[in-house]
Amino acid sequence: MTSILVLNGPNLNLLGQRQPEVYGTTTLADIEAACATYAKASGLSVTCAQSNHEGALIDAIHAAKGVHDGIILNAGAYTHSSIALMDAIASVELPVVELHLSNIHARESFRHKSYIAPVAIGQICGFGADGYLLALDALKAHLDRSTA
Ligand code: CA2
Repeated sequence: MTSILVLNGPNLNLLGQRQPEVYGTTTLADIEAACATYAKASGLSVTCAQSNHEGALIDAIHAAKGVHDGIILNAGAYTHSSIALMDAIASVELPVVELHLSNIHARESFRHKSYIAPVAIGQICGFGADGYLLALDALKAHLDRSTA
């Protein structure tokens, strides 16, 4: 069965608890449950993880090689700063969908730069929690095409 890692970065554990006007009222647990339900209906296996630490996110990306077929990554603010995360993604050669709840291109200019985008197969942003389900569809379609 196709296996997807849904990996969330710094502060996303606070979803639903702070700044609902920016990030909505859905909690990370809600998002993970929705991913599990949606994945099951799509014939996918999904594993969810979150860390506030850059090195732990890099370790999770390394560990995904040979275990998962692709990654949905919301790297949070590390998106805009982390060459190390970019290098980790490039090194494992797994398809990565970059995900953001908010439309990073409609926000402050420092959020327009993404170090993830050049090593991702694509980016989904601005659709709130629904974006994770859109990302599951996108990654499944990509993997179905590449294994056909
Ligand atoms: O829109 C997204 O998903 C972001 O990745 C969220 C990051 C932000 O730095 C990126 O530019 C875009 C921030 C996540 C912070 O999450 C919070 C959740 C609740 C309360 C406070 C922060």
